[in-house]
Amino acid sequence: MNNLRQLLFFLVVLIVIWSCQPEVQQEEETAQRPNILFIMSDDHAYQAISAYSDKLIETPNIDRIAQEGMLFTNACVTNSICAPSRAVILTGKHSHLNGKIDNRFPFDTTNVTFPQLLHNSGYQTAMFGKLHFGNSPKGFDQFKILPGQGTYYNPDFITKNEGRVQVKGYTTDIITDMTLSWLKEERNPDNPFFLMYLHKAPHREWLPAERHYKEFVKKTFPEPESLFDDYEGRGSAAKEAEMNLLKHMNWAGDSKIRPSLLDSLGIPETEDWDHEAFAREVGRQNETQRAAWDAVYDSVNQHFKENYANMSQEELMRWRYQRYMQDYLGSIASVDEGVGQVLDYLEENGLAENTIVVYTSDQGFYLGEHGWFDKRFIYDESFKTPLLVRWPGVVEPGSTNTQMVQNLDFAQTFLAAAEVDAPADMQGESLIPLFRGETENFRDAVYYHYYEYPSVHMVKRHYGIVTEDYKLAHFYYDVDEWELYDRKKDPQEMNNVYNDSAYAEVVEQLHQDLDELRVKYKDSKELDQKYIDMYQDMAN
Ligand code: SGN
Ligand code: CA
Repeated sequence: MNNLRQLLFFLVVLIVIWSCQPEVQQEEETAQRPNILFIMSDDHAYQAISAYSDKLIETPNIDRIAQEGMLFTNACVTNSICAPSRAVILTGKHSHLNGKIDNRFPFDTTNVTFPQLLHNSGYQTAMFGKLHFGNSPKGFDQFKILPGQGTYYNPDFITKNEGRVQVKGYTTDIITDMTLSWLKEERNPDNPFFLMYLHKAPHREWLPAERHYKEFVKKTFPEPESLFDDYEGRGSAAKEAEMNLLKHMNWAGDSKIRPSLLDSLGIPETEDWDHEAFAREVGRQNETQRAAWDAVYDSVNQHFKENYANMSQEELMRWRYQRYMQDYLGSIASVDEGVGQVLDYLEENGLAENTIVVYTSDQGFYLGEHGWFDKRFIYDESFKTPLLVRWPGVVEPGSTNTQMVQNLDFAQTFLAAAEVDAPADMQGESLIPLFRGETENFRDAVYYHYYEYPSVHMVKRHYGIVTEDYKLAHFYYDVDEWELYDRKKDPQEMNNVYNDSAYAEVVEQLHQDLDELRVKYKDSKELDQKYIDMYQDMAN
């Protein structure tokens, strides 16, 4: 009996000692926290994901995330442009507070970003692809990022351990390979991971991989209803923006007509950097890549040479739209394949069950709607962004959410998933209740503010409020114009009903709500002016 007591006592002591060891505790806790795979592409319009619409392209791999998870149909950004969107994502703060209002000024690295907090709490962190901050990310165990916008062929990368290196091949495939090799070779199975897999594609100038351009240059795509929009029914901002496919798209860099042919046809550069853009992208291919490219794009050039003189403005617009879609959608094909490879890896290695997978873009994009390419506006195609989320056991497969979620919410969502307290000055909301299907007590209106003007594409400064039903926007700086859209009745946003008396009450209510949102998010006239002055200082 005594012996048995002693043995029991000894066992209890052992258990107590073992369970008090901090390392063991740490391992048990962290083993349960989910991995996070954040996939983001650059300028990927939701219209070009078949989970949203299969009119333009099939994206079976990206769609898998929604089939096994949730599709958000009203996900949006706070400021529809690249680096500012990324800064909002990483800081969980609006542009006017994190300071990254546009693509021009570098990101202020004294901002606290959520990957730093995840890293401090024991997550292994890595980033591959496009960041576009003008400096390197903090809080990452590993990173390989494109300098600035990066290039499609034989890109340079800024790496954490080897400095700047050039990698031969096609950017999208390289970023996928880097992501996969990190998972295979560098991932530490003892810690949860946070992995950012960030594509450059389908950013301008839209250069697909050889296996895709061969197929895509032969395709014809349906035109959007508003391709020939005359911008009546709206204010001056839509009329004055420089992103029309016919008037503002480059012939060489964008439509891939060779500068020599353009010269011989007497077609001047649309932008004075057009031929340079062609040289920067197509000119970066090596001999083999260029020979394969020419073999296909020769026929595009030949067709243009034979037909240009006889094409009406309307036919030219249609031709430019098709050319644009062939290359833009062709660039998405390899993104979709890469996503499939990474999802397969997670599944084949037992990682899918405990990994949150997010697919999104840094903003939406115009695919000929209103005759446009590019983004920046609060109008739906650029304001909204794709968002698909898979999290087995939490998100119900095949579910849909229509609420006003924003890129502002990622930081707090991921911190909550990792059981890390979010700093009090972050401005988003955790999406985890929405993932669980709990839709109550979530915001019903979002705040938007775009700044980069005067600048490329000439989209005027504006801010606004958007609900599931309405959108109220104020364009300012060199104008003072208000626009209101009825999102349910006029989803294409062709008619500004701000001065329609039938909407007087809606206007009044939204003005009040917008004022409140400006206060809530700490935006103000003083800050608007500060960011105007910044441009004037730069110009002087
Ligand atoms: C480049 C593009 C623009 C684009 C900006 C911002 N021109 O200047 O069309 O709006 O980037 O894009 S390009 O011919 O040089 O590609 S962003 O995604 O970085 O915000
Ligand atoms: Ca972008």
